[in-house]
Amino acid sequence: MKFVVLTIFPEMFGPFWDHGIIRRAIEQEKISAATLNIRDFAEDKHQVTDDRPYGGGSGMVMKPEPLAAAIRAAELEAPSAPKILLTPQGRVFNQKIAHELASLEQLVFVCGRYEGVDERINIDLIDDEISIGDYVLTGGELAAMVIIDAVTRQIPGTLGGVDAAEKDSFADGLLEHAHYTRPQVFENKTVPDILLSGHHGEIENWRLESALMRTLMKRADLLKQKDLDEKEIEILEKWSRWIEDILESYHGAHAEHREDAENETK
Ligand code: 4F9
Repeated sequence: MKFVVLTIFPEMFGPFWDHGIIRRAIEQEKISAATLNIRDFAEDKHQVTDDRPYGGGSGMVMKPEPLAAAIRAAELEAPSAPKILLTPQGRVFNQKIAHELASLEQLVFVCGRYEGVDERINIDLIDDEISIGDYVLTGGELAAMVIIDAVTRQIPGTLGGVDAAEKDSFADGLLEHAHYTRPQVFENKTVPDILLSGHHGEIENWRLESALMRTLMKRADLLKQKDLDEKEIEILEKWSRWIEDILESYHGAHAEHREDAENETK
């Protein structure tokens, strides 16, 4: 995968390329990274990249000429890449989009600054607009890093384990199960016995239940969207029966009070 980033702050990316999984992926040539400084494509003496908005108002707009020249230079470096503008107006990034982008050979990211880029850049020079969430940043750079990070770890061989990305949160529509490492007792809290048992089948079941429970508790919306498999349905039905049982006992024990309450309202 070749990433090309257009920005007026290429220095922001130095430490990003130089650490952790991203650094290793570059060293292993699973990805390559280039930043182009939009300012280098400004032709005036002061290399200005912004200007006042037509129609007035506060804030500045990114000038079209330097940005267009930078995008055309990026096209030469990465001819097959979609040119992606980072903007709150784009489609909202998620794991599915990360997976989709990871299947491509090259990606160009256009990082706007100021209040936005001149609208005419959008028309012919941008192929895709992506947002990383409903908030406004001071520029697209952090959004580009977020996407590059999520895309890189989808590329086979960039993570430690063979299939580490497949086990991620969201990969199968569930949050990940709880994780534990040594020591066995930490501040009076223990590791679930099953994880120490060596029974791989039971450990897998425990992990699925843990993942389902965490998703139910923290992100029920994900569970509602998910295409549940047989095992997952079985677990949810088991919990549902437990809850029904508890409520039945409760209602049984409180039957008289309930009648009283009903009589009061009559
Ligand atoms: C980009 C915000 C992507 C959210 C770009 C200001 C942005 C952004 N997601 N905010 N420039």
